[in-house]
Amino acid sequence: MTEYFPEVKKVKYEGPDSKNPLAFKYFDASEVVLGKTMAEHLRFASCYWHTFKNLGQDQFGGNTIIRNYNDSSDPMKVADMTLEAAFEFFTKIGVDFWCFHDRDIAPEADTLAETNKRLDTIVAKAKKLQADTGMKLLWGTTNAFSHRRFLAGAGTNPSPAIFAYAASQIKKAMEITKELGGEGYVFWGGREGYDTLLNTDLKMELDHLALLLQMAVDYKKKIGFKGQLYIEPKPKEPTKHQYDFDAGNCLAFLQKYDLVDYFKMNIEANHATLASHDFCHELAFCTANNFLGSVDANRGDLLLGWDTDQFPSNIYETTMAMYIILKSGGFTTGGLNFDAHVRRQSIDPVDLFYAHIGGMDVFARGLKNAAKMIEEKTFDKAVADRYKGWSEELGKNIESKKFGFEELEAYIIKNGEPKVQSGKQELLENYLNSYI
Ligand code: XLS
Ligand code: NI
Ligand code: NI
Repeated sequence: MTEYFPEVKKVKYEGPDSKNPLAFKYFDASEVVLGKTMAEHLRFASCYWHTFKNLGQDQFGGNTIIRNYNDSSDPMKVADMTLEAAFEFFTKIGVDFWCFHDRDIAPEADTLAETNKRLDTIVAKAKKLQADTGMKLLWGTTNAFSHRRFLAGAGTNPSPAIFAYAASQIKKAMEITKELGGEGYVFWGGREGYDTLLNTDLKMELDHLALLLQMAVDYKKKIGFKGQLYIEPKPKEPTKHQYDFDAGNCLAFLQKYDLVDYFKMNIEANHATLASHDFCHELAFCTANNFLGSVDANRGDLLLGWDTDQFPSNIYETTMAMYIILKSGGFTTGGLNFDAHVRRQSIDPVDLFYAHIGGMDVFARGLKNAAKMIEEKTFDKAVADRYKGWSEELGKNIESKKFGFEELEAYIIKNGEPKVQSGKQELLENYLNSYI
């Protein structure tokens, strides 16, 4: 088989003192942290669309990146070579999982039937490559937002025929995800939103989006697909108002349409910041509601303000993220998917390796920092102390509903002005710094 990245051998762990840019300094797959290996905790996935299909284009210019696996005028030959290159990359970088959209792995043909045939060819090859390499599929998804037909959305499209097209694509994408043993399936509402109310029936669009998800739940049951379904919130881009704005919005939507038992969240760092939240706020909101599923591990740039999908590099953020994830029990079906691409100027194949090494190392550091924070219970103690009144008499009487308004008023009249306490934020930030 052709070697697509001959300049890189398998990336190994060499420890923090290594100066080798093609080695891990912190990610040691087999190192045990809190009873599990790093690989088991972090469940890294490489994403197909950004890693292999993104060629550096932006709103102002075309591709800047040239890859040897694109070197053919036959789109199926390109698909074939890209898949081989991808599995070579996965094996060399040492991620255990990958993620893809249907259209990333096989190009559309003139008809849906032909397109599905192309998918079957590529999926058969992917299945073999998975068996040969031990790679697993974290999740699959469909791209129902790039093609012209989806200009006004998929499930929320004003045309029922386009709704039907989207449904057909999801059907097939769920089938191939099952075929590849996918542990999950993601719904990111690519163009499920609107740009102007002047042409939009908002209530109808929400009802239809729910209907599409209901159909997916039914079909999942029908084919016996066991993977977890996820919704990936994003507040805007491409539409001005995306319906899956943030985790809170998704929770309300799922509750309203009786879908809450079937979905968990796939939280993307950069989408959280676009919604004016911290990445960690979104994670914490999900774990508080028991519906964190998986993570699209990337970062944005607050000054640019769009979905820049950069590789994670902020140790504070990965430390806090891993702290929240570990405290909720860690990933089960989900993992850390690098939904991130190298910059337009990072045109060398080796840049893909540097990007993943950086992302994996910064999460490995985050994991180790978080494990120490958990073991030493520094923040647990501070939080428990702050809320300790709730395990004393008054708190218990409120929580058990023994006290209502009248008893509470009587309590205050008897006991007078309550004491206030310091939030100690600066001290706690100093403690956090000591773990970094
Ligand atoms: C785009 C999304 C997308 C999803 C998968 O902003 O992050 O890449 O993760 O459709
Ligand atoms: Ni994403
Ligand atoms: Ni994104």
